Parts: sequence; structure tokens; C-alpha cells
Amino acid sequence: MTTTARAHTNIALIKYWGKRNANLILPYTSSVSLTLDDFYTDTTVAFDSDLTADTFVLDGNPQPAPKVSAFLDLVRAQAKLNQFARVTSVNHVPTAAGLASSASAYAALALAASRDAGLSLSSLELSRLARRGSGSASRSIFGGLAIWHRGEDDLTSFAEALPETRLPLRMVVVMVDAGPKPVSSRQLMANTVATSPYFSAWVENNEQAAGEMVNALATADFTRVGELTEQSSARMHAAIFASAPAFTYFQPATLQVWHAVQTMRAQGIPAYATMDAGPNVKILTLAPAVEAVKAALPEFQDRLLVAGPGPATKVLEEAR
Ligand code: 2P0
Repeated sequence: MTTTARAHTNIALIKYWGKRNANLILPYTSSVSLTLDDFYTDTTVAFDSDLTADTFVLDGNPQPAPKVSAFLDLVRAQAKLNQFARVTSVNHVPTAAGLASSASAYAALALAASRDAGLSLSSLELSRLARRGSGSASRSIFGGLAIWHRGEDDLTSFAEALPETRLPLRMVVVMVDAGPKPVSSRQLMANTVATSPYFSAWVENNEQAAGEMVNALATADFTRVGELTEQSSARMHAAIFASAPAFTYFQPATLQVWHAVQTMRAQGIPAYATMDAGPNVKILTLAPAVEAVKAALPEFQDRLLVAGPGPATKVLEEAR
């Protein structure tokens, strides 16, 4: 069998930052995200009794496969399968967008590998499986808005779709710097948990914010959705900054964009900034305001991408 699946990346409105169990990837807080339309990963998996090891090719280049193999071990254990697999992945993320994400990668791998191994998992089970590859991947199983419940254990930590919102949400991505990350988010997350005196405050506040976000989305209160989005990101980055050694993903141009967003709001443009594990800024806005947001960033005209809500992870092709 050969199975191909497609998964889209997601951007968290309420962030995930910190694992309380690194092996099972159980987070300290719930998180809420928007899956995006334009950025996705296609992954093909073929379990094959003739193989003597797993192989992994990413965008045409053979890669060492320890993380992929460890993930496939979870699938093999569930399916009681004793075969290696050929894994081929293609990232459809605009080159150098700085958005390449483990979220779409492990969501696509979870679906393609589990299907190819003969499993027929529910979305909830797929989300739990994807979580074991990368936390944010648990959310990419779903289209549109999703919430990843922190849960109590492996069985109860999974994402689910939130009801569709009436808000025409858009993300304007400002590519401040497309270079590779100076520090991996996994490593920095662990260091924030271990050394930031603000981490416990972050946890308490962010869990509450996740609940508030669900309400703000349900009532289509964009001002509240935006405020909560910006605060979750700002507070995550504050906790990171307060780690030892002190560290920040902010670059001078990152701050420039934050200030531009504040100016936009002062002018009545609905726009809120959010950042992940890197210097790029994503501006949450509404469809009718996209052109005004873009026009307010004259220095970044050639470094803007606009994305809207994207679909759930799906099987593209199954062949015998
Ligand atoms: C998020 N990020 O909620 C947060 C906000 C980055 C900043 O999830 O270690 O690749 O694989 O579970 O999911 C990036 O971290 O981390 C991330 P692992 P992941 O989107």
C-alpha cells in the first residue's frame, strides 16, 4: 500500500508553550489555533516488508530519520505491524516564508502512516497520535479553528474543531527574517519551563485565556479575539525573555511591525499581532481590512503573505 495525506499548518491564537511531559508531549495549557489555507505538507507513506530501515525524503532530499522512525514506531505498535516504511514529504510553504512547520508535517504523517498501516483512526485518535510527533500537529488535524485541550494524560490531551466563526478571519504574515531559527522551539520551551520565573504566571493566565477565546469566537467578538491573541503571544515571549540565559526572537523589524499594528488600531483598522518561535509577525485581521493592513506596512510590501482558514487533514490518494 501507498498512502498520501495532506495537512495544513496552523497558527495559534492562544499559544502552546511548555510541556509537562516531554515524552508524551502533554502541554501545560490548552491552546487555540486557526488552520491556514495556503501552507501545507503532502506526505506519502509506504510500509514495505522488503525494507531494512525507514527512509525519509523531504523536498527531494534524503534525510536522517530518527524522529520520523520514532513516530512510526508508535504507529507500528498500534497496528501490530512489523515493517519499515518509505516516507516522502513535500512542503508547500512559500520558500523562505519562515512558516515551515512541524504541525503540518506530523499531522500529514499521522494520517498517511496510520492509514497505510491499516488503522482507521477517528479525528480524536489522529490528533492524539499527531501530538506525539509535535504538539502543534494535534491541532492541524482539524480545519478552521481548533482547541487542543491540555488534558490530564495521553488519553485526554487532544484537539477538536471549534464551531465555525462568523468572523472572516485572515492572517497577514510579515516576513521579517526567513533565515533558520537560532534556537529550536523544543529546546527553548524546555528552558523556559526550567528557568523562567514568569512561567507559572504564564500557565495560569493562558489556560484562562483559552476558555475566554472560545467564548469570544462563539460570540464573534473580534476585538476580544484580537486582544486575547496579542496578549497570549506577548506573554509567551515575555516568559521566554525572562529565561536564563535571557533570550528573545524579536528583531528590530519585529518591533517595527508591532508598533505599526498599534498605529493601525489607533486609526480604526482591526489588526492584532502574534508571533511564534521566530521573528516573523502574523497580523490577525478581518477580510475587509486586509488591504488597509498591507497598505500600512510600506517597508514590507515584498514580504507579505495573506492566508485564510484552511481545511482539515485528508487522504489524497491510496494505491495498492
Ligand atoms: C504554538 N509553537 O502554539 C506554539 C507557539 C511556537 C510558538 O507549537 O516540541 O513544534 O514539537 O511539541 O509544536 C511550536 O512548537 O513543539 C509551537 P513540539 P512545536 O503554535
